[in-house]
Amino acid sequence: MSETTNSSKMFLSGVVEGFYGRPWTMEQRKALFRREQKWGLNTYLYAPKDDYKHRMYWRELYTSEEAEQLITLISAAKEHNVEFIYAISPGLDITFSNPKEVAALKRKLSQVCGFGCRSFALLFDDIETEMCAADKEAFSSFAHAQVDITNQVFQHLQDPNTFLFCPTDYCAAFCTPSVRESSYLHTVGEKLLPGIDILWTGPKVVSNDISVESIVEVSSVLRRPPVIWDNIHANDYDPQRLFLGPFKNRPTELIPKLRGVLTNPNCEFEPNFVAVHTLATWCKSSTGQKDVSMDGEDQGSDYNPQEALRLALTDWLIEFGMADQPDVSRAGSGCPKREPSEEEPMQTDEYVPGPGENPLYTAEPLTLEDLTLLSELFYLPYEHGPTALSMLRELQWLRGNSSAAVFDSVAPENAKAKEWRERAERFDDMCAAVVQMFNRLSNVPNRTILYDLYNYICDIKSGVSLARTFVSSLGGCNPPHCQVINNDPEPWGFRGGLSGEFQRMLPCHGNRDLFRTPPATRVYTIRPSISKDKSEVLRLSKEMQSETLQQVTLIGDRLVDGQLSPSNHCDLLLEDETGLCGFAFALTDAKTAMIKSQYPEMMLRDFPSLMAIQIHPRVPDPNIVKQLISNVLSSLKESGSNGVFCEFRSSDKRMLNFLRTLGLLHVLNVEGLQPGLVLMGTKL
Ligand code: GDL
Repeated sequence: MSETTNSSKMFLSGVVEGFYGRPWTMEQRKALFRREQKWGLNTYLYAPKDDYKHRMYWRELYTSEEAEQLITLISAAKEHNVEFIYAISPGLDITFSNPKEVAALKRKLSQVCGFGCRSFALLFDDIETEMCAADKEAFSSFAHAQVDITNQVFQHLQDPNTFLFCPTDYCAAFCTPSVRESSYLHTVGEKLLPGIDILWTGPKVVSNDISVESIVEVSSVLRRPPVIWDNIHANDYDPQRLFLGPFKNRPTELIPKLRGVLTNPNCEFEPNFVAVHTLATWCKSSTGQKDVSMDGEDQGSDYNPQEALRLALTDWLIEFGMADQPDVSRAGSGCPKREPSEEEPMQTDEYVPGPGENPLYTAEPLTLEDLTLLSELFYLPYEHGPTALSMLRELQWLRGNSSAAVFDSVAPENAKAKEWRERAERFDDMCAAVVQMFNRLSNVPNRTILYDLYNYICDIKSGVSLARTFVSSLGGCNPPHCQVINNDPEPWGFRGGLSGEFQRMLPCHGNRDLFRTPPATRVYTIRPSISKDKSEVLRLSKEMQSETLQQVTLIGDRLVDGQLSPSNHCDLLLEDETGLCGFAFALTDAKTAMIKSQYPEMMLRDFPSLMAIQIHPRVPDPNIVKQLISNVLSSLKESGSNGVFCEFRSSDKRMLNFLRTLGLLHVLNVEGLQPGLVLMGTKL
């Protein structure tokens, strides 16, 4: 591995403007450079997807006006010690084998070189992987085509400061069959010249976490440490989401294993204060020696996401107080008073309300608590902030226990009714805090930040207000429950528009809530078992049996050790990065496997099928296990079964408890079972 080539270079840290949609303005980019310098970040990758000349019309040279703007931008970056990397994305329509295309690419990059730029990137993300006929003839694979052109361009640029390549398979989820066995990545790793660095987004496009092991693995295939293109704060895929949570779930032990980290943040420029500030804190933190837990408590390193967030919000609060537009003359405290100028005569006849008249509108200044709340309502792609989560939990509880609210009016001293009332009041307070935060935000002197946030804060205020009215109606306050959902709503009664309607019609994806379906902490595969898997299945089963220390013979054991073959599509395995971690095997007709009548006829009429399940304790994610079991259940149902049972040794407390929490199976009360045996099951 040529790690040595990179180890002497500076760690790239900063921002990639790499999202879809409206690119930032030149002024915003310059503001970014100022912030980067202030916070110790050193890189900016120019890659706005919907800038014409970056992607769609990549061959076109810049006009003299455009050139002038880019020259100014590149020199602004230099002034602030930020390395400006110019990226181009020719992958939509380039013919790799045509020398004219290579020449067009070289010509374009030479032009940008003439603007003072010394670092470049070639991006092949989000493109069609099928090559045209001419390219198929010239190259043995897509990877060979990309590598060939990238190496040529790199050499043409003669020793650029930095040169980045974004592969088409830029995350583990895109690699077939896996990172280790991806022929695409192997070709890139072997053939790309060692001076070229490679971008990587982690296990997924938007990675919840990035582990050290995953980076060690991909580095060995790429033969160099990657530069992380981090989409943790990107929001271009959902117009209702914004990410104001801290940079998180990337252990600082990654730093020495990476060539750099560039964050591709929210499309709106101003709200990225948190994303960029917390990344800077992360980059500055020292790497600890102890283990890093992935729940955000980075023990052993001096990076703590909550603390990094607090630092960012404290600095951001100051920016909110800075008036940035001429009409903000009556701003609250923290707003610097501007001197009256000649063009703008001072207002002398300021209105002062008389006795008995309306007082002037005032709003208290924004607080750090408001900003913390804002961040927690718009936290991270796979996680709501603590306050948001507790609001959802409370609403769920209040809705689920609304009978207590009704009771409240008749027997107010009833304990349950009292609890309901108190929790309803607390929920109301939390909603009130959101509305108050909205009011204070709408009054901030810095209108630019406010306008970038406006749609989002309006949306959350309306959502929260609806929930508040709903809870107060449950509690018997007016209006009554049924009137909350009005029969003739205004257009805002149809929230989410057409896209919302499509989503609500979908069976599963449409109802995917972070609250109910928190993301898996690992990447899993569910697949049918093949004969080669037998020994691993047996090993897992034996290991789990020794855990239960009880010798009761189960029919299911014969499904596991291969004496019995599972029915069609009823033999699924669960794997994580380290291998087999669970299985679910089933027989449509359990009777065919019974030596004597082990179970009562009555029970078998209701539950004719048998399932054997085992899950390793290292799997903490209930949802993936639900998916595994549900797949087998639906195969059984398809084959005509009306019910299934599973046998467990009663000492197997762990599995019994785990399955009980999933809610898919319940304990069956069957008389005359052999001692030490517990049955769980479900109707289909
Ligand atoms: C992507 C795109 C990026 C986009 C992001 C989030 C990469 C390398 N490319 O796949 O332009 O902003 O997803 O939608 O991440």
